[in-house]
Amino acid sequence: MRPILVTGALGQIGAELTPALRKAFGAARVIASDLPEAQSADGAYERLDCTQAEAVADLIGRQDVGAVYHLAAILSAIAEDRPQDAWRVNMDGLYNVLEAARRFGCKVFFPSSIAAFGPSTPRRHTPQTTIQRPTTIYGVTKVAGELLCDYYATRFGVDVRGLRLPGLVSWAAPPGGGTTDYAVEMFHSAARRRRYFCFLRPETRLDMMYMPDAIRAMIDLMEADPKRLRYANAYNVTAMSVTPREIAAEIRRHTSLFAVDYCVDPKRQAIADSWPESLDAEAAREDWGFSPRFGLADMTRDMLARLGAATGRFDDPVSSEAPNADAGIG
Ligand code: NAD
Ligand code: AKB
Repeated sequence: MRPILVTGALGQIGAELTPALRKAFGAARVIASDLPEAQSADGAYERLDCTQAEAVADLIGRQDVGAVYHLAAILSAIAEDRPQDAWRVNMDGLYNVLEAARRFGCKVFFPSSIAAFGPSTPRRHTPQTTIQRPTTIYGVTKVAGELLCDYYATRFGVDVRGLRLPGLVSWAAPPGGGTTDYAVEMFHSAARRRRYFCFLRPETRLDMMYMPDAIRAMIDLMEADPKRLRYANAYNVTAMSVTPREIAAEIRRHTSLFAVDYCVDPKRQAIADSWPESLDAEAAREDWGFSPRFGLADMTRDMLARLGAATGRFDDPVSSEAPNADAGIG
């Protein structure tokens, strides 16, 4: 088996995907890469800026890479502040990876997003194939990315596969500047017995998934029989459709004094309001057996247990540090 390259490997997804790939395929077969000079405790690491075409081609050619999980990107909230950078990293980076994949014959995983939809898309049970007119630069790069992947598949035969991922909740690495980051931050605040100031309105409903399900979905899709894949580079996937108020209520079942205040950030609220409330993931189930294991209750239990183990704060569920005023606002 030829080596696997993970770009953007130090981010929220890469921090868990890289070890999962090493466990599945062998540590020696997985090369992690990202912008900083860094070291990887359990395998190879190379510094790589995906906007540098020659550096991307050099690494893929020199290491005889057979598959790239291309995670390097700028996420939705930061992208709205730096649209020119977002276009450069998200589009030039993807183009450079696809070009190298064409030259050296490798498979590519492309993470699209619920952001590939927009206000004119049906918001509930958003179909696999529907209107895609996003109003954020991040969403524009995701739709353009899906189309570019399609082009490389049909024109050059590059095997590109991808998922339209919802907001991902995880404990191992912090989220990188997206609109769904609130969900992760809420768990961290609860584990530290801190009040959380949520930047979205309490009733903002969005799709979410727990990271172990997302990692399994990425690897399963890349390993799936290509003949069964009708929508290779952009499958809708989701595990739950939830609001900040519902997540807070579930957390409160474990730590009753957890409190949330809502301080709405108009920029991120507008982004969230332009995204679907719930995706239809039937095509992913039919074509390659997508089946998430974690719903809101299981995810909450696991997140709090893992963060509690890290902070040592969940031995006593009612800590004296816990805020008590306004508990239940969320
Ligand atoms: P992240 O922001 O946590 O990590 C992205 C990584 O890319 C960072 O480590 C950053 O250093 C790196 N990077 C940025 N510019 C780079 C460049 N020029 N060259 C190389 N590396 C660069 O993001 P993530 O949450 O891990 O997301 C990974 C991918 O999944 C992205 O394409 C994102 O759009 C997509 N996605 C993520 C989510 C989510 O909820 N996390 C949901 C949908 C889609
Ligand atoms: C973001 O909020 O930008 C990401 C995403 C859903 O693509 N988490």
